[in-house]
Amino acid sequence: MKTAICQLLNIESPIIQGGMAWLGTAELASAVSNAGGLGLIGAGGDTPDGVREQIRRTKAMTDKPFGVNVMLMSPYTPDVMKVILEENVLIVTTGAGSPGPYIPSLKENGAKVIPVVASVALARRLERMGADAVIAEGGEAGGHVGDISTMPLIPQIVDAVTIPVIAAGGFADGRGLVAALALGAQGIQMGTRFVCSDECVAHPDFKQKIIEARDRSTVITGRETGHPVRCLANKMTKQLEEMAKTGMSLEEMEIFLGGSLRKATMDGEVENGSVMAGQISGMINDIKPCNQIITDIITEAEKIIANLALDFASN
Ligand code: TUI
Repeated sequence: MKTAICQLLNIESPIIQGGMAWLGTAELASAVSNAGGLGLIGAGGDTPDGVREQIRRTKAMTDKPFGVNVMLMSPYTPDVMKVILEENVLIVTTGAGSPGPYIPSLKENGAKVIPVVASVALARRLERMGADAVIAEGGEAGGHVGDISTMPLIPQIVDAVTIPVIAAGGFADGRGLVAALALGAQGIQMGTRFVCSDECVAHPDFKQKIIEARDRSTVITGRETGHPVRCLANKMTKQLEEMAKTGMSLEEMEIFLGGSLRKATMDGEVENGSVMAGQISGMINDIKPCNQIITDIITEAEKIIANLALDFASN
């Protein structure tokens, strides 16, 4: 299955791995890229030296294209961008902000720039500023989210820009890929599905929490901080809800949250840490290698497309 995104990024299948803090390591990025998708190193809140190490390790583990996702709220962002230029990373995705000021230097260096957006306005603005494609992420996604759902967001962004659109938020199987293509997207990005892979370095209890999740297991916390985050409900999200009700200060809340994603992903503290995951968690019931995740999705999608064509041809 080839789309405009495969040509743009020189990849086999139109499947991109979300660039997740702590979990988008060289292991996961190289596994997804070796399987024909696009693997991403998640810079998250990592230091410039830490990001450089992940880039070098990924280069050693794959000859295929890969990228780096920059979380723009990180104080290290300017220096992480310098590392990306020095290491000649050729694909850069961004999240949690507007990458506008960084686009010219990245493009001069030959990189493709693909921002994650959650609104039509930002998609339009970034197309004008030179973005090569956008990832349109609906509020079903895990982690920091916007407030529009994937179903209405994708076609509105597709209609608003001429660059390719990649759909994100709620995708984990072939049915979702076909739906994204039907809405006019050229591919999908998945985070939660790739957390439950053999190659993802997440603590086993973090993966297990996703496998046990049902449709209504996620909640959004932190609306009052201006940074809404979707996580699996646990002791920590309950405490956060209480704090929001009793009017705890933002400073106190930030201290409470400090290191919470690391605690969950790395130490397996799935009750007292932040288990960021999307609404599709309820559909993820196994841990398998990245190449099988991708093959299964492409096989299922091609079968659905063939059957749809047959069904409607026969009527
Ligand atoms: O960035 C993500 N997902 C993330 S980042 C993250 S780290 C974090 N941890 C705690 C609190 C906040 C962040 C965890 N998950 N996804 C991409 C994404 N970007 N989703 C939504 C956006 C977005 C939202 C608003 C992008 C731009 C934007 O507006 C910026 C502007 O200037 O208009």
